[in-house]
Amino acid sequence: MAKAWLSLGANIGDPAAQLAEAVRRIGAADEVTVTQQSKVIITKPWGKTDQPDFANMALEVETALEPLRLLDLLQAIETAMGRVRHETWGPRVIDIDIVAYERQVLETERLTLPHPFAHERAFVLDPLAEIAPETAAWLVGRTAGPA
Ligand code: A4P
Ligand code: MG
Repeated sequence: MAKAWLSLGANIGDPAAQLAEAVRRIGAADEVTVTQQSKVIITKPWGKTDQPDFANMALEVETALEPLRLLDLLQAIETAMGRVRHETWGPRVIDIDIVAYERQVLETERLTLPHPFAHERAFVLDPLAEIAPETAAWLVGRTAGPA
């Protein structure tokens, strides 16, 4: 079993209810166990600022799925929950990103690990630090260049 950390976000519809539903669906998958769950925080939009505030949270999961199979599962849950991809960084019913998978570093067309922006986003790092401080510190530390 591998450990992975997920970032969940929503800012249209009923964000808190959608996060709860996503957690339920992730935990219901055969190959995934949710082992930690952060609080939900309300955050100002990052990147594209003229959109509603977000609800964000982090999960720690244990999974038998390889990273790309985990991504397949999470994208299927996003689609089943009505996620339609319009614009990068735009409003969404649910977004589920893989922040990190163990300490794997990977760059493929579909998946970059750790998530390329995680280390600079408080809305990812703060909930993650609540449940997995060592992983949050690893993300920040690996991008800190020499002084
Ligand atoms: N992809 C590559 N690496 C990963 C990864 N580690 N985890 C690929 C998940 N997906 C990964 O994502 C685009 C593609 O990234 C996927 O098809 C996958 O193959 P997407 O969710 O389809 O589209 P997107 O929304 O354009 O990109 P992304 O990266 O999910 O958006 P962001 O960067 O997460 O930005 N402000 C606040 N406060 N809170 C938020 O949650 N979210 C965004 C969305 C912007 N501002 C926000 C928030
Ligand atoms: Mg995403």
